Amino acid sequence: MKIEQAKFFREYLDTAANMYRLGWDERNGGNLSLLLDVDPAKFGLKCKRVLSLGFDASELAGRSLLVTGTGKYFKNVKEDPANNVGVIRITADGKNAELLYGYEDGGRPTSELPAHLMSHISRLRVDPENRVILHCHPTHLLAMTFVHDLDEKKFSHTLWETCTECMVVFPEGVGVLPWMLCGTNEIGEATAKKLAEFRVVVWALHGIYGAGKTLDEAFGLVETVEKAAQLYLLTAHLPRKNTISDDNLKEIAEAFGVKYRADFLN
Ligand code: 2HA
Ligand code: ZN
Repeated sequence: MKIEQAKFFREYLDTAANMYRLGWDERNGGNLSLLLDVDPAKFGLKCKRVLSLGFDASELAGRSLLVTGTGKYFKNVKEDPANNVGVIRITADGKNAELLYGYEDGGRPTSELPAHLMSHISRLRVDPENRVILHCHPTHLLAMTFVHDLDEKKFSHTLWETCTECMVVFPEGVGVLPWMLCGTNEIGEATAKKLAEFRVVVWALHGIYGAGKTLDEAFGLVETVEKAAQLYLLTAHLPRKNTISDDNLKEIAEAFGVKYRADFLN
């Protein structure tokens, strides 16, 4: 079987297409990485090129990932995966990656590869089943970071109280980073550190990082945060008549049996 026919590959393309459809990934915005749970050799793939990483990824030595290419448009991923995505395998010393599939026009993995690999390492330490890191620019969430306090407790609380589902979907709240230059090891390290505590990290004035065991889980998480941000923006300037109280939030957490950040309540 060709790798393009594998279920995980088709799911990956569909996720990218949905991210584009929802307006989260304009132009070359965003990037998506999936740790593979199958050996790419199974699809007859061999090393085409060696790419240097520029940092130590030895905790992922031998692991393979499907990852979007730098400068590539999510709009084109599903139609033309061979040019827009790649499968890379981290070498035994953790310093390089072997390109096994894709980037056929001479491309490279996303400029956010350090942030993705560091994020995978960080999530795997707390959740050995985590396989997805997703970055994008959801419109309402981004807008919210211009007008809302960036304090993690306040930001998480505001999202929680916009709709009942939020407490169930992200009971640990969301991490928030101030504006930082993207594409650097520094933002990668800061994001990875937050991902030890949260599955969502908001990059103020830029976008979001989401993590999950599956593509659907990471996508659904970001979708829920974005929906909450939209509800916030639709209501923030209007007189508030009703709200989901802290007692209600506690009741939701107890009813659904989720462990929540109690210190994020007032
Ligand atoms: O790769 O979104 O943060 C394009 C970006 C950078
Ligand atoms: Zn971005």
